[in-house]
Amino acid sequence: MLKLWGRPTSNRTQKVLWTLAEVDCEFEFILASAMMGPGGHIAKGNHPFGVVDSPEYRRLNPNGRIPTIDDDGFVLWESNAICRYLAMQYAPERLYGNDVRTFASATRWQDFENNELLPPQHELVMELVRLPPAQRNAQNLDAARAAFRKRLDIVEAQLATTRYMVGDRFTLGDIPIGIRVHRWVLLESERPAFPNIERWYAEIIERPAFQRYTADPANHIEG
Ligand SMILES: N[C@@H](CCC(=O)N[C@@H](CS)C(=O)NCC(=O)O)C(=O)O
Repeated sequence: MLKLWGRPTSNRTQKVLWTLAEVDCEFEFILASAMMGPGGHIAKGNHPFGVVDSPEYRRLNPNGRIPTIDDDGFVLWESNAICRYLAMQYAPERLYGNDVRTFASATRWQDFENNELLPPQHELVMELVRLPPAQRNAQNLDAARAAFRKRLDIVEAQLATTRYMVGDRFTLGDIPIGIRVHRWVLLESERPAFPNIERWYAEIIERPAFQRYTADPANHIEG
């Protein structure tokens, strides 16, 4: 059975969990992290799940980061690479219409999410949830909020022209953007209007695969 090392509160682990649900693949989940444990973030004095610093884990993933998978001896790390593998191996039709150009367009949105949306949202999570209040910084929060919204303008413009991130079908490209938007909705009660993102978000959160591991707010705003 496929093994996944990670933690449900990790947004990168979440990409893999959602993809596993989409491709309907059973797996063994091994909790692993140097940053968080059952009680929350180590910045608040909690014990981490561990595992990631062990020699055994470092042999699988020399970065000591999560997520990592082992699929019948095939080991892979980097969350978006894992999602691409799962899509190609288990559900090419479902996750990109088995079409190279659709695949390329979807992976473009994976890279956009990783390079543009993730860094400011990481700051938002730290400033709003994970750092102890005494360590929070209002300027950092404002800068992260502005940077994140600026990148959302690009998502909004795309969704003004297509139903999903790539054309009129759900693809691999909707998963990481969906996780960013879900976290943002949970984190920020006051949000500027993004009508097309709202329409798309309302649709994707109805997916059973999203509901299975990703919907639960505890996986996004606790810690
Ligand atoms: N580019 C890597 C980054 C991996 C990464 O930084 N993962 C975070 C969790 S989202 C991590 O390992 N944090 C430290 C920990 O929890 O031990 C990927 O996308 O997989």
